[in-house]
Amino acid sequence: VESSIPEHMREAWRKYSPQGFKTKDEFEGEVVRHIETTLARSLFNCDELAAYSGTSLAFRDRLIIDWNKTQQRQTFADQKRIYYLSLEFLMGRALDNAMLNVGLKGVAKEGLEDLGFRVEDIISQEHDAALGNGGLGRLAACFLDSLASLNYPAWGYGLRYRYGIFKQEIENGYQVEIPDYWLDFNPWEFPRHDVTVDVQFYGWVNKYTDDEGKQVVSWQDGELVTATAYDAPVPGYGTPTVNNLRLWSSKASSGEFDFSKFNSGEYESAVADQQRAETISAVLYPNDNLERGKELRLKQQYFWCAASLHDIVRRFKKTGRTWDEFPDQVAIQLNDTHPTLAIVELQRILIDKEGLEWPKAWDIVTKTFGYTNHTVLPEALEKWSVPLIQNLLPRHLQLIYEINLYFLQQVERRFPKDRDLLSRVSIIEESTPKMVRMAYLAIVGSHKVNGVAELHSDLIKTTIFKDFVTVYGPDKFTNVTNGITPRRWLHQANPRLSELIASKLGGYDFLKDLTLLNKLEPFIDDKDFKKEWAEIKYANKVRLAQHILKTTGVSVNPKALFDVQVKRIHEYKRQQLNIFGVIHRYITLKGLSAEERKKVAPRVSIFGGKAAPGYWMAKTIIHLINKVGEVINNDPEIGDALKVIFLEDYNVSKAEIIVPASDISEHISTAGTEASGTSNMKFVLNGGLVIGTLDGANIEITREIGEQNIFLFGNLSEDVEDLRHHHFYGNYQVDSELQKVFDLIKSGKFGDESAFGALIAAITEHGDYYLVSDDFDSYRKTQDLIDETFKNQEEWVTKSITSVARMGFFTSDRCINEYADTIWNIEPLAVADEKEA
Ligand code: GPQ
Repeated sequence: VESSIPEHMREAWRKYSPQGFKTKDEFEGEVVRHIETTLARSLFNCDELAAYSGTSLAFRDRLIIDWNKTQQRQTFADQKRIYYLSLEFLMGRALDNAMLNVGLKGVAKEGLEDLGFRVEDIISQEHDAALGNGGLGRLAACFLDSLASLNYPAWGYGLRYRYGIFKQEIENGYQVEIPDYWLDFNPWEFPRHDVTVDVQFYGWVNKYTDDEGKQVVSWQDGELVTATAYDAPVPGYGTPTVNNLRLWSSKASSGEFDFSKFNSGEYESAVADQQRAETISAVLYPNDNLERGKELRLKQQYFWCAASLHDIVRRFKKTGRTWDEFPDQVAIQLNDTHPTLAIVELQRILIDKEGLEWPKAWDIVTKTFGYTNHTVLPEALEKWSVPLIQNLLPRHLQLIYEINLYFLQQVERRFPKDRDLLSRVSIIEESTPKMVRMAYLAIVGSHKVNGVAELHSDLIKTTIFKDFVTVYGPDKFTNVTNGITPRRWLHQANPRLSELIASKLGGYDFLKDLTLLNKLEPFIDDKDFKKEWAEIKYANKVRLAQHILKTTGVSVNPKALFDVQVKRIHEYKRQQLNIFGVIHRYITLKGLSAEERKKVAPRVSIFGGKAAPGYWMAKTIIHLINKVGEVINNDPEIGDALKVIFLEDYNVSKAEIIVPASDISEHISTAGTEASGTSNMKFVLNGGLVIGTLDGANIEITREIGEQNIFLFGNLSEDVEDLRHHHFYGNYQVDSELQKVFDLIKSGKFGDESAFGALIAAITEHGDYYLVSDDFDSYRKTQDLIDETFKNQEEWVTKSITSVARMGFFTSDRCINEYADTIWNIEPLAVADEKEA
């Protein structure tokens, strides 16, 4: 407050405060000014990268003007805000999105043409912001887009990794990881060197009685690391709301950097301290659906939670309200258990710093937090060892024990003498060493727990969190089915389809209310419309075919059926089922005469995705796909009938090319393992059909678009346990057609067979945990049905259009409104001057 300009001196500010460009001429002026002054370049020295930078800076200026207004509006409105805490934000590129969301892409396109550039080339200069692994991080990014588009007062909080997810290269069929240093030039962030928080680690807890006889608990000594805020604007679509994504960067605290060491010649050790601090935000852990319990990861989690909580509390305190109003002003959503320490940190602030009594403080905490679970896979459920927390965060460990005691006493009162129940729900697992079960802590510290698709939300209630349903009753648990933003995943990725839809619906309102897509149903028999629909898909396939040729050297026929599976490589997602199916198809094709082969529907099997660097089995799957591709793509007998492509370095910007170009995409996880999936929604929204298991959101997609428009196969989730049991104790035989595939691999057809031994043994000898053999037959037969259906293009396009028309439910706008109503209890902030998109 003391830093604001006095009222009587604000006239000059108002007069000169920038308004941002609106016309093509103003845009060009801004771009040239940035290129010549901010970047110190000239028209004699302006490549596409410089033009990208100038364009981005011009748009950033515009966004930051609206950002400032949004923040002021939100502060004055004094409404409840939602804070979304996520260790991952997989944002992808920002420029195209900014252009479309503020409705100035047309202006930029013409302006750039005047300056000698094509807008597509400029957009593709941008390096993806790849601060995430996969679905969980991309969901956070879609949520930010919806929160801003719906005018919710919302902040994202995360870490500013210097290295995002690694870049993947394929060498001799193997994945190689290249560091992704992405901050060389990032025009989208604002360093806030004045917004810092000192975060403490290690040390010890001092409990004593002060002079006035009061019990004091103080966490002392240890080391301090400074968190500096970096803000990125998040523009809403067709609204002046620009929200904030605040990412924290670590450096040695100035109080900590030891100048005496520095001066006494211990230069190296002083620098080492500095580097140790900077290491905290250096790199994103590249694991998807896996937690490995590394100390540095725990440091990242606390560093980010402590800085964010401090920031939130600081903002709340400025309102001058009392603590019991905190949950009316603040909602915090935990994206998985990664930010669970925020619960403990808020309790610590309230007890140790603000002097509140335990029950009162705990009531505030639980009213504030909500927790989203994203997996039931046991290897992904976070547990931290007690000795590790004891050492790094001694006060927090005490509080975790007290939270547990307080909780277990409650349970004991309601279920006296049920000692089994007590030990089952205890936040502390009595193992050696003892472990803190983070999901349990998150449940106990939140007022709502949600899963991300109906099946998943049912499963968490009946399996991993069953006992908590007993303790709390079913109402604490709820479902919010995931969604995707139609702005990026339809309008931006597939502009021609978006335009065609708009031409039938009389405008782009569907981008803000996706249920309007159902107005497409009357056009399902419109011949010209269908033709155009099919042409757009074809053009998107041509574009992908060009990308494939450029990046792999393989030429594919865009008339072939494009069959796509792009996602992180994981045994539960079953890329191995897909590639075994491809090998089986190859065997079948080889058994046909040349005449017969001509009648087969030609197919291109496209794979993409990263394996965690330490996930050996996933890397083996990538290797097999690449080796199979080498053989099949070079078999002259096969020609166009089958091609197998592995696309390197799958990421958000590549997804924007791949998703609009699929005929069929594969979502074939073992039933009950994929919490939701979100790419399934993206593919269908772009007119692709799906082959899938009855898992995650596939089930709800089927319900919405109709059973006749999706290719389902495989065992049901309720049968998985029995089947697994049978693998060990029954007389289990691998599917005979799958055995043929294994025999061909073992013959050395795809190179050194020993490289793939483990992949086969997992199925033939180690219990086939993911039920590949059980589902192989129905998978194959369903693929055959797809071939048949694809031959009838008329019918295929009908399915495609019908599906898109019924996808309205899967917008992340619906999803965010559900969170707002049922978990956060927040309202959008009225915006006076809604802009036309
Ligand atoms: N998900 Cl626990 C991830 O991407 N990474 C993770 O570490 C965990 C979950 C995914 C999940 O596998 C998908 O089924 C979901 O659609 C996605 O989160 C978003 O909820």
